[in-house]
Amino acid sequence: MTKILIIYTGGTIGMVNDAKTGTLIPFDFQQIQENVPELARLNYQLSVHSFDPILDSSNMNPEIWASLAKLIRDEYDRFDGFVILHGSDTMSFTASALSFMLQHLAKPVVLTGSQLPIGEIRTDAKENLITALEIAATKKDGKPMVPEVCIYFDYQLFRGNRSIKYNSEKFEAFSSPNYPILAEAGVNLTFFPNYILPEPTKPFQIHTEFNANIGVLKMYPGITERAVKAITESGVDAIVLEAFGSGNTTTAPWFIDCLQQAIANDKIIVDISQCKGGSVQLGLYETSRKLQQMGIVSGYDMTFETAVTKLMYLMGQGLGTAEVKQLLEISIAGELTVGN
Ligand code: ASN
Repeated sequence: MTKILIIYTGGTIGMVNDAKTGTLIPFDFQQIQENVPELARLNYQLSVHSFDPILDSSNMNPEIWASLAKLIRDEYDRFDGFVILHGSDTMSFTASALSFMLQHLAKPVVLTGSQLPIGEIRTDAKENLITALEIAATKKDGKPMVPEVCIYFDYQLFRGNRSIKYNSEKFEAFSSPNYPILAEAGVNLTFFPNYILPEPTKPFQIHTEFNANIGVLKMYPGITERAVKAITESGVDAIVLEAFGSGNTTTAPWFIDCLQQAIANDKIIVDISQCKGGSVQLGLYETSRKLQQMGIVSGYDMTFETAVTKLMYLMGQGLGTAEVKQLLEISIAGELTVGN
């Protein structure tokens, strides 16, 4: 019988209303099980691992990502697939981080959650949970259909490191602007194999070291030298530059000087776009040519979530600056497309 491990980290899916404060707080897995009696009718052997404490995903961090990766490694041979119940707020960050940590993954790791708690009558949690389990259990020719880290939410399956949470109210909370969905749930569960990562050829291993000492510099017209220096001179090891359009910034000499100084101080700067769709193309405009010339790295069509976690992951591996820069610009887990 197919064996699936459900890993419960928290999130709205398992929350209940605190009578005293009126706010939603994380609650135990048992009530999830009680609210979804259908789980007992599934033809899989389900096991549950509950995190302690269970969290609102705003409290996720690299240490907890590492615990998740270690748990999957420890249980890897005993299960056919993994379903992680996770708050939606930072689900795309965790999915991106795991896509780098779980190297040569040959089994499905499906993250899901919900916008309304499972105990609410109009909840989206039941469908998300049941279909996520089905996806994790689906095989083709005896092999897992989706051997990668993905997010299932509101009838769509996304590659984890291509997904973003783009809506805080709709059940359709996630999207993947730069990569097609991997599967769609309607009357049938339809997979799109051409977009799913191939089965790995090397043995599964994990990497759990992260360096979170990074900063984010988001461009806006009128940004001051003081605001820029608060990041470039802050002692971070690397910077995600959220630029305009296809990777453009102001060409004001003071701004270029700030970036040049940061590069001279061996900081890595990766340029991604504030636009949700499309790719960075350094050198397309005069306003990004200087960035390219000074050694700023193109993040191509990476999401913010992926740029942040990929930087933390690469910098945690003890690599030199040149190697980190080189790996930033190539796809290591299907997270970017070069030259689109
Ligand atoms: N605040 C919740 C969380 O991320 C939101 C959710 O799960 N829908 O844990």
